Amino acid sequence: MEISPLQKARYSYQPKLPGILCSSITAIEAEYGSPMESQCDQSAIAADFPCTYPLRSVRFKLGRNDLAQKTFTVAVILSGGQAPGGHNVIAGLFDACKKANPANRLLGFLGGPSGLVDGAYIEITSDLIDSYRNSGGFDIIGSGRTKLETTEQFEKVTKVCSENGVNSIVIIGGDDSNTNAAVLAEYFRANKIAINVVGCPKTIDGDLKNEAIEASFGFDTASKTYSELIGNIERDANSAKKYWHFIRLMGRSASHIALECALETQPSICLIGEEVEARNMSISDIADYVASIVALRGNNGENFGVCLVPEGLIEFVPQFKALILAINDVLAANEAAFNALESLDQKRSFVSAKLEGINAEAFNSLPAFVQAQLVSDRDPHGNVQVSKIETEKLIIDMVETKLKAMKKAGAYNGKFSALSHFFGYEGRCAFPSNFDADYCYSLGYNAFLLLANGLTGYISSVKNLKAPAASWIAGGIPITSMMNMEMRNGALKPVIKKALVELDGKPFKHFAAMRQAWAEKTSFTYPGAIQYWGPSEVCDRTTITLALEH
Ligand code: FBP
Repeated sequence: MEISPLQKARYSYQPKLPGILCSSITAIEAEYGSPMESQCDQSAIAADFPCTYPLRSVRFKLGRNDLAQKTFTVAVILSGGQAPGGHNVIAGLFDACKKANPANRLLGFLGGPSGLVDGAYIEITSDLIDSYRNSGGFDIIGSGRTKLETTEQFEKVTKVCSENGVNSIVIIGGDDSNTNAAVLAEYFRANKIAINVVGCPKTIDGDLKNEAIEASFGFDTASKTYSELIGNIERDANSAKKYWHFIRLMGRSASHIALECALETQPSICLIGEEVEARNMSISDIADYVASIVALRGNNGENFGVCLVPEGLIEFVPQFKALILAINDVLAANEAAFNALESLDQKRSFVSAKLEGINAEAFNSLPAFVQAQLVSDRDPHGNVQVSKIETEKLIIDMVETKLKAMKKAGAYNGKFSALSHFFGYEGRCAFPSNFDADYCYSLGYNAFLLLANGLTGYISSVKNLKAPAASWIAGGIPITSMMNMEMRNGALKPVIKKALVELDGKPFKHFAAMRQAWAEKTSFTYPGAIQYWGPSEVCDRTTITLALEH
């Protein structure tokens, strides 16, 4: 296979580890904290996880661990959307496995959770992993979004593991995938099956975080990649001075990516879904706000600008939130009839006829392309696929109408020519930044330590990330402590609670203090491409979100 000069050079990058993990594996011991309760719905979580709730937090310290000498056959899967650094999680896991005992084996199951169910795997060898170190993508073993929830699936996984001598599983994934990890860990414990399961916090969305998980991996690289592109567009806008660019950014529900990119690039406008909900803003209020800034700039002769739109915005607009829940109910109650319909037009009409009252009104007021996107398939976890809803186009349409009215009323004398963009898939497989390369390698290495200490139902935790890697703190927290109950596919289910943008958190407060100035006077900043070699303040910088939060 032909490889690029950058890829070749990145093979030799040696990721940094937390100081404690540099010791011999048999000298790393788990120190236990107190049992961790979930933040809410404790009795429901306790009922669903009788064997793995509550568990104690863990931090590694120097000591003695004889268990690490046993022979491990570890199964690893990559699950959910791609995020830069996944290959390094596997590299860290592989290196720790082999360092503990060269007879240990690492099996990479193909295509996500379904690989575990179907028994499709390859053995990870040193030659194989060496050709993926510090590279982006999940292509070493692929990924998928299958939800593990039925007894039939669990029995198949058990059979596959027993046929292949697997005694440990590592699930690298986001909130839904780590929910899978917790459910599987509980199943094995409850059925006295000697297989331990741990998770690793992945997602570019940045919504899998708490005190012990300061960042999910991939957020750093993805938001820096989008910021580079936004900066380039800002410079183009500031050169030509004739377009407004509306840029929708991935991130699913939470607006962390949009907020981080705004802090990096200082656009004219950035919408934040969580604020829209807190202010109870309608879609028309949002369009009013955007139009007021376009008019303010246009009246000053600046007929250009950049507006960032988080892809999950629509789910936070109260009228749409209610509408999406109502559509989910219609789909859950009429699954067979709905799935039998062939065209999107038939599906739109079907849903429209089943909706009632204000939900029907809201749905019917939307352009056909948004209606079609709202009724299109949910993912296997029951989530609306917000990456397919073109909110930025809806906002452009509405702003155009508002500006026409303002012009008529003499309140606006500029020109509005808008272009739309969507940045999502462009950032998910980028070469990991040095931060993500180090962090991911550490998460994988640390995941093995959790298994080597006999733990199950934990997520790998590496924290104190603002400090140099040598001072990072390694350990684990029980996945069940991160859960709450949510409606999924028409039923209440235990799932990991998403961490949304906190309006009283430092990143949002900083943005809110600056945004009017950025709107009134062009203040764009141009972050440029991620750098892998050069001054540390350029190459090893974390995200502004992480720097402000910790
Ligand atoms: P995860 O939550 O699995 O990490 O996925 C992140 C994400 O990139 C979201 O930002 C986006 O909405 C979604 O995946 C797109 O999913 P798909 O890859 O299935 O189109």
